[in-house]
Amino acid sequence: MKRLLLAVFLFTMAAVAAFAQTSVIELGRKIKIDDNYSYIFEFAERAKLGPATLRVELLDKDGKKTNDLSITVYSYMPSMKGHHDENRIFSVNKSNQNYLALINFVMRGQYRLEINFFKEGKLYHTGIYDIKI
Ligand SMILES: [Cu+2]
Repeated sequence: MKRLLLAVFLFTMAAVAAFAQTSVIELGRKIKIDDNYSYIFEFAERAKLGPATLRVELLDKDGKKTNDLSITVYSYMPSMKGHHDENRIFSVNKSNQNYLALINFVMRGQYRLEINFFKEGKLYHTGIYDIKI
């Protein structure tokens, strides 16, 4: 019985992962949203236990920085959903147009980051990434 439950659990996790199209975090790489926008995200310092600043550069179709969209990040541990989920709104640094948000990694393990982009209040794009702390 235990083995069956484990099999069901693993299958469910695999199905969820496949559906969410999660990719392992690739810091500093340009990610294309569509013909109008792309973005680059990085941590200000190497992400480790404790607070970490996530920085996003949003680029327009010409590759120039833009603040057209508003951005949030929902972070959680898939294995402990609901225990220390955080939803943060990025603030814009006016001098360099970077988007910044603080994420608090309270324990070691696998985290998932859902980066949500909004245009005029409507969800425009979601990028889902896994990161190991
Ligand atoms: Cu946890």
